Amino acid sequence: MEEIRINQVGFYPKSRKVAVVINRDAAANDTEFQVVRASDGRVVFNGNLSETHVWKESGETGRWADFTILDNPGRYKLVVGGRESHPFHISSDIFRDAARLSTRTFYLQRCSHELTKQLAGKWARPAGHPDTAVSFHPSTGRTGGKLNSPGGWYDAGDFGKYIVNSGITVGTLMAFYENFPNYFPDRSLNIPESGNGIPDILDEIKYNLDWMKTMQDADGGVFVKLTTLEFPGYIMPHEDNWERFAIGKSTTSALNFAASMAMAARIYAPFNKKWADDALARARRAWDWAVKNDNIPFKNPPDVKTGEYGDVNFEDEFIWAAAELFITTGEKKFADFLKTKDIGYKGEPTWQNVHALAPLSLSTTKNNLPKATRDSVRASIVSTADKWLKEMDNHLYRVPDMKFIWGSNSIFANKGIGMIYAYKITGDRKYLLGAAEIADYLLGKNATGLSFMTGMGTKYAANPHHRHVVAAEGLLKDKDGSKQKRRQTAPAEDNVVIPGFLVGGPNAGQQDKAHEVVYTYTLPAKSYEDHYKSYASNEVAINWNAPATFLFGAIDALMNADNRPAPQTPATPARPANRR
Ligand code: G3I
Ligand code: 9MR
Repeated sequence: MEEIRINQVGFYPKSRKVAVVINRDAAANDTEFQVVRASDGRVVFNGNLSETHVWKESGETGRWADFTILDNPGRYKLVVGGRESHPFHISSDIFRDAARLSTRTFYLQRCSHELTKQLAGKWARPAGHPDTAVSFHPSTGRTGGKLNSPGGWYDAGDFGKYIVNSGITVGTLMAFYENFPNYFPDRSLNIPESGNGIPDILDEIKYNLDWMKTMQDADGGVFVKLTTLEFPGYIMPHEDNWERFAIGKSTTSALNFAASMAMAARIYAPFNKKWADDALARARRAWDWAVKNDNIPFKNPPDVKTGEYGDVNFEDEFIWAAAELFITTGEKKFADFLKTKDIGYKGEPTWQNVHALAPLSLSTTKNNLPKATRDSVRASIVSTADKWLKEMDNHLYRVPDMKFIWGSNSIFANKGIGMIYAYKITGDRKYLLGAAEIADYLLGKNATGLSFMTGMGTKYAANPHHRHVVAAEGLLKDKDGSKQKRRQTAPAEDNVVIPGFLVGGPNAGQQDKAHEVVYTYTLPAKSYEDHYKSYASNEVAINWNAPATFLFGAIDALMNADNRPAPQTPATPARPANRR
């Protein structure tokens, strides 16, 4: 089954639909495929496989099976010379669950908050980490006193809260709201605030923004993170009673904060003017602090071992913060600053390089950028998307070229977001189809054959590095690993896995090898282990789920608004496949 790599969740009727069939050996290769009805095996589509594509990152050769023109809703399988794929659906709301479950993970990450049976089901747990009296680490420059800093989201599989990573996360989620304001309305996410008249997605983001506000120091600077000194073991949040500290103050924490608060100011103004005004005042103070302290990197002090999120380039954070402040205030000061900078889109953002968030915001929000400047920003997004589309057309898995770094899945998701913007700017459907093919990668059309969204598809990532999950599942007691194997192939219906998390994905660095993780492959695109210990390939993180939410949600919104059919892949042989 794993030799046919396919989006295991499925496709929109008008998506491009391509699976990757791995060549069994160089001599005997299949050239045809069928799509069959999952219920009774009846053949509904016959097609030719493409010519062979090679990918050195996965050490594979294979062919595309393109069944784009099959558009009848239903449940199907692909069959190639006796091999069968996992089942998949064709349906007009196929990514809706992925979008919703992805967004629900933020609720599941809430710190200082009880997850109730009613709202969290099997994943209910007591509140963890009140964070009402946090100590100041000497690196903050503060001596004595305590910080009241409750709430916010746990960053990932650990229980830390980090301003730098919060910035790109809330920035991405708020950008999703700005582009798709009606997608997650009130009562759509089943969270405690559902029913309060405010879009649920804004309620959820505000849970973290409120925490971020508490991290601002009196002088306008912003603490870098709130964590223990070391990572705790595999315990439930409420079992972690180690001392927590506010740690560090850096140029990047101030600017990530400024950008986030500037966005929040315009987005929340219609719902809560007073809160939004406060956000803007805080954004300005953080900006002013960063201008005065424009070269303060953060490094973990010797006694601190938690996530560093270190960065020595501040230019990108300055540009993102200035862009958001400019959009929100229209002020000359920020316009003048941007005039001296390159604000063209060059590729997807990461927590370390947030430059892209500036052109993305400037391209679609209402703002006073001169028309020529705005046009060139837009053109830079479109030309980058064109470059990626070209790469996809030559790629075995039909994804853009990239390096497999820590959190590689989020790189793909963020490239998909770039494509969504190109689509919004041009209205050209090829970009939307490209974004959807990147989503296919995350859902199983990849060199591991697994869906990287927990609980989604048939064979999915099932053992994320996530302390709450590991502790709740009692995985540590499972010495021989048999429980894990069982869980990985469990049918989705039995919902044993916490759903909706996007795991980090293949990471050529394999940095957790030093900590008992055994990798089956050294190939970059296969450097992934579905094991709870694999923090370098199988952790979850808020800055990875945010682009997943954006990508799945945007595609779901747009596929239904634009129902034009998709062309087949260019490299598919001309002989048309016949329908039966
Ligand atoms: O900066 C270099 C770059 O110059 C080089 O080309 C590249 C090649 O691998 O490496 C780059 O550094 C990497 C850095 O991320 C930036 O991408 C490091 O090797 C890599 O180890 C580092 O990984 C980060 C990891 O923490 C370890 O610090 C991940 O990006 C980051 O997502 C991850 O975040 C953790 C938090 O610390 C703690 N909470 C969980 C979270 C998710 O795993
Ligand atoms: O669990 C930690 C994870 O959240 C971090 O992303 C990762 C990298 O900073 O570190 C993990 O903690 C590991 C630590 O770095 C080394 N010892 C094993 C820990 C995992 O149990």
